[in-house]
Amino acid sequence: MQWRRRRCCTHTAKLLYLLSLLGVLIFLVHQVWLPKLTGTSMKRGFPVVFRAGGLHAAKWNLSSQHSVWRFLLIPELRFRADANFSSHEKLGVSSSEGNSHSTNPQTEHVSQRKQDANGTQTHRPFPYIINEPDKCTENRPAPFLVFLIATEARQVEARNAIRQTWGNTSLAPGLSLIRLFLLGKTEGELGLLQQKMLQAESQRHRDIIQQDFLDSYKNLTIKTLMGMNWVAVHCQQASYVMKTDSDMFVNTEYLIYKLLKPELKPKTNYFTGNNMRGFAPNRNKNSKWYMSPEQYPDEKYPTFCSGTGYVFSGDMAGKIYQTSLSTPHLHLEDVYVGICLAKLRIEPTPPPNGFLFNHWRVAYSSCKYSHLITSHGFSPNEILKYWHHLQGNKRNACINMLKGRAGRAH
Ligand SMILES: *[C@@H]1O[C@H](CO)[C@@H](O)[C@H](O)[C@H]1NC(C)=O
Ligand SMILES: *[C@@H]1O[C@H](CO)[C@@H](O)[C@H](O)[C@H]1NC(C)=O
Ligand SMILES: *[C@@H]1O[C@H](CO)[C@@H](O)[C@H](O)[C@H]1NC(C)=O
Ligand SMILES: *[C@@H]1O[C@H](CO)[C@@H](O)[C@H](O)[C@H]1NC(C)=O
Ligand SMILES: CC(=O)N[C@H]1CO[C@H](CO)[C@@H](O)[C@@H]1O
Repeated sequence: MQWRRRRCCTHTAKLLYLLSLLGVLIFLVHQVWLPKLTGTSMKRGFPVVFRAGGLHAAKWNLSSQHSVWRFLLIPELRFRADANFSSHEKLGVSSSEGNSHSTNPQTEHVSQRKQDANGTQTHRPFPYIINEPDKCTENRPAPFLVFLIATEARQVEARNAIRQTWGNTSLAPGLSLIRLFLLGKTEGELGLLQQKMLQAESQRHRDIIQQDFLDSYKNLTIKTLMGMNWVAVHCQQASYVMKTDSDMFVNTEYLIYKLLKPELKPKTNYFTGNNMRGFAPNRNKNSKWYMSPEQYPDEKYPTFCSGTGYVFSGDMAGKIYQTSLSTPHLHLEDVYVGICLAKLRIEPTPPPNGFLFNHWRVAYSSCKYSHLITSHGFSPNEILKYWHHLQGNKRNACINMLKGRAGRAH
């Protein structure tokens, strides 16, 4: 009896041993096949995205331009550099520099006159309606950072909030910052009215550039390329550029002093943000982020940075713009820039930690917001509110939180 029991126990032990081996095996297989996300926080971030913030969060939720839900996650495969990069591609931008100071801004064209190898014109030029060709040269020393902020004519309040907060160009003493809002044009009666107001706003703030293309979600790529071209033509000496949106909270100081570090020699071939690695095109026709197999046949996008906020060295503006001339446009602006980067064989640099660039809304606390660069989905009033709170609590952003916790504990 005793012998049999012992024997049975060794059997059980063996069985357990085998089971645990199997477990380890399954675990390992998972590790290999699960997508490796830089900042795995992203996955954890999902439920956090729109949890806090009540009404406003709802307003900016799934319908938001850069929602994380637009992609399917698939296992990581190596990106095939299928889009062949013609080696004779020259870097730098062939600019119509000659008339950049033209008295009639209407006639100034973005230099999109290049044709691709097949002689098919993939892009046509869009003339500027409003430009600031001297903005950069007026600034001495050479700009450290240029903000390119995608916005629409009607978003006056958002622009004003940004001017007073994270887009204030005097935030970094001794460094020159430039803020530019990027716009297309609106059609119809409303468009005419908005245009008048926009002209006045431009006269007052001198921080608007606008080209003659229809301002629509599907034209965001054109808008971004307008900004890249502006930097390449009018501001080659800029050390860094950030492209972001008007519903964003940006911690400009953290970006400048903790990430970019003005005391160092400016980087080149540098591109960073919320790295989206291993994402597949959304093939659901009803989705806002639908990508047809005709437009993008590959099963996976190259690594790209969420369009809610990415940062790059000044030299990249011209390189990306130049590459775009031979790259058929896709309406998803950030994916498109990622494709240009892949063609250039420049891999986005992962940020030092996964919490810096958030393309969702991080619940506000002065402690968290003093240690991040972007958070997404804010009304103009919220930008003002949180910005001022953060400024008021900058020195002890986290101490207050600890005190608060201690207080609650008692
Ligand atoms: C997102 O917002 C829309 C309205 O803007 C609302 O109808 C919808 O229920 C919201 N979804 C969630 C998940 O909050
Ligand atoms: C790119 O083009 C070169 C020469 O045209 C060719 O040898 C190479 O196989 C191509 N690469 C890809 C990935 O298509
Ligand atoms: C920008 O910041 C400076 C210095 O902090 C401040 O004096 C100025 O009023 C701010 N500008 C705006 C438009 O808020
Ligand atoms: C983009 O802008 C161009 C030029 O104004 C316009 O013809 C085109 O319809 C726009 N595309 C979309 C999808 O709005
Ligand atoms: C006229 C011409 O150059 N046609 C080329 C267009 O592109 C395809 C594929 O890239 C080539 O095979 C053609 O020769």
